[in-house]
Amino acid sequence: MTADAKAQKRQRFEDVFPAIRQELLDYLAANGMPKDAIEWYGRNLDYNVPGGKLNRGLSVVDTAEILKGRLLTEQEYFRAALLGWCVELLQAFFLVSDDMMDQSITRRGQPCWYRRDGVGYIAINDSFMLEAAIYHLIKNHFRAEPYYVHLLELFHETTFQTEIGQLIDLITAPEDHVDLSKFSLQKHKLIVIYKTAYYSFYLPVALAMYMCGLAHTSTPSTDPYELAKSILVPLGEYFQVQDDFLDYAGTPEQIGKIGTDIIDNKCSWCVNTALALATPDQRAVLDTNYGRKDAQAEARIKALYEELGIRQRYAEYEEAAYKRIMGLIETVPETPSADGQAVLKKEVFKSFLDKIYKRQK
Ligand code: GPP
Ligand code: MG
Ligand code: MG
Ligand code: MG
Repeated sequence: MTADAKAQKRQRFEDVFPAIRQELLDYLAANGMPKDAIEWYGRNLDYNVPGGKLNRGLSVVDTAEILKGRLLTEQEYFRAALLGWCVELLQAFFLVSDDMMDQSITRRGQPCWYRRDGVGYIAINDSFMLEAAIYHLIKNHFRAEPYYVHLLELFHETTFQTEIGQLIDLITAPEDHVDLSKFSLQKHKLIVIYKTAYYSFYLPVALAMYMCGLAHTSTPSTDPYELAKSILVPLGEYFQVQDDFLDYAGTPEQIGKIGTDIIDNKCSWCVNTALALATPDQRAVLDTNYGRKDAQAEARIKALYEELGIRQRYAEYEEAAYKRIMGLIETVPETPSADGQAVLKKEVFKSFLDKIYKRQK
């Protein structure tokens, strides 16, 4: 796709946001809420929902188009975009709270919401209100659909999975006690699948599948949702490895956030890879400098990562992950769609892989 076509896609999706925002503010107004509360919620939505890459939200629309095998009607487009914005609301809910938990400084090139003047701990409630918006919108627009309960269960289940992932991410990275022997690539895989893969990759595709009328089958081995999951979860794992690598190697201008993984004692792909390569001396450097609230210790770790060739290892990981996921995509059968019935296609997954391969932000 040309850069122009991409920008147009994004613009059309963004153009749906004001109506969604208004619908949410109208609910507060209809309940007689004071003007300052309505304005606060408007600022919360504007600051935290639209400013990202929008990959997750756009994926719902893209997937619906691929599944249908044609352009969407106006009404279909609006509904797919609404579900896409619900994924972006979920993401905003996670990011506002994750930034408090990770004590991050910036996000999307601006201060994290909790660090804004007058916000502080109110950001906790603001994050809840971003989440609540999802169910309000889905009820307003999908209540009469036979798949309404599927949408609700999917959002609830995915949220729970992400929170479980966040829990293990946090307790594997205690602030006051660094013990690198607790880390492993196995542990890392579990963390990233739960904290990132389900909500970022499986959720948008499964939403589009429900909207396009794809049915579950009674046996998991033939269920298209299980097939989608079996590819999207490894894809999400790869995406979070990229996030971990960029936390160390990306510049703040590039990634829109200041990396905190080393200082936060995170069980990141980088430190796990370093642990596997380190000599006893290098291991001692890791043990004394990782997870310290100290810029010099952080610089020491970054220098060690350079010395160990983490960049090269990452490039190798990326190539291998790309090939492995391409192999998984090859297993998707190309079933011709009978009487306009939507079916799963390789293209759904390819479009995702293309979006993230060699990403720099
Ligand atoms: C990414 O972790 C995972 C999330 C943002 C999910 C958070 C889940 C919650 C239930 C709050 P990260 O901390 O590496 O992301 P980033 O690098 O963007 O801060
Ligand atoms: Mg985090
Ligand atoms: Mg974080
Ligand atoms: Mg990160």
